[in-house]
Amino acid sequence: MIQSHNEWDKVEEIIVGTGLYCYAPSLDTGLNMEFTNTSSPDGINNNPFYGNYPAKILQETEEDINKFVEELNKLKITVRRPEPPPMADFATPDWKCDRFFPYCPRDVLLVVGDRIIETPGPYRSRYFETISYRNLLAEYMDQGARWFSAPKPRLLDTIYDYTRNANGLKLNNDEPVFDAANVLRAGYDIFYQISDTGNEMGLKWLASMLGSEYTVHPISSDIYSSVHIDSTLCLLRPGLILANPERVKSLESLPKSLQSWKVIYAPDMVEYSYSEMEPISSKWLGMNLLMLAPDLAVVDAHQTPLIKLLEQNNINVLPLTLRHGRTLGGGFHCITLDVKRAGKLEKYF
Ligand code: DAV
Repeated sequence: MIQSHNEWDKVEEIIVGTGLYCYAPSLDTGLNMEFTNTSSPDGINNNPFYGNYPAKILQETEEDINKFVEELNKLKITVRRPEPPPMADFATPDWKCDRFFPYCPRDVLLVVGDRIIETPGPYRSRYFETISYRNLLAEYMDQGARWFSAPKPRLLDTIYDYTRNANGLKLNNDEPVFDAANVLRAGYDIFYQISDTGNEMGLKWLASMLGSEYTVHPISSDIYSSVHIDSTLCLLRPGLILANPERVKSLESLPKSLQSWKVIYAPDMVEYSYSEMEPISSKWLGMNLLMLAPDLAVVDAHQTPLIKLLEQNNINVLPLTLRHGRTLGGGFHCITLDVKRAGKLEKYF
């Protein structure tokens, strides 16, 4: 039975994505706008690449992921994997698109307690990505999980704003739209990043479906307006947050409840060479870590200053690599979905 209430309790079962089907879509208006049409201070891709990734990237990513899975197995964590996606273009009544790839289950599925929610993501190319998890979702439902799918967004051209709307965002507010990776869980309190991949209506929908038992707190786009939350804030254990020093400039900018926790700032990230292709994530992907227990983190092995900081805070580190993480847009938090963690639903604030 699936059950996961927060970002830190001991992991018992986890889905790990795959790099085998990586493909860069060319027809996705939202994705093109996010990654190609404005030069980004974060150093993310403004030099588009379309189509199949070089075989070397796929192979090396598979090697890195296999190593990670081996380590999870040694810890007696059950690992589940996505199925191959249909290798086909697709359409809705409104548009046609080519596909993305099931490397980051974190973006498309959200686990809150015994619920597993298919989120209404902003990118057309990812519209049917949960197909790779269909059999798993059915199995989890059989075991007692509550399986939901958010209202499918239409993702018309008008949802995207190249010039940025009044809130400074490239995503309008016509319908609920968000990626699951815009969300962090801490028991009854859920934190939701307002950004180009998560709008206000998405937050409202999530709050309405979770019900009055839960509080969904917005994280202001003043902190970070581009994509997901998980290279900006990590909830390491009750009372301890790792924050991105370039984005979290003052503690007052955090939601009130988080201000009561101790915040440690990540040191600058160690940059390392990646493939000749431009990355679609910033150097801060180095802090996209995965807590396997309140005292155990999986961290990019290049990030030695960060590893030291975590160790000083009594967190042991399993250092591993994803050589093409920045190119493919996902670190260890992105490429996983912790469906089962020990521990129960608690109030931390
Ligand atoms: O900093 O480029 C990466 C987030 C991936 N989930 C960044 C955001």
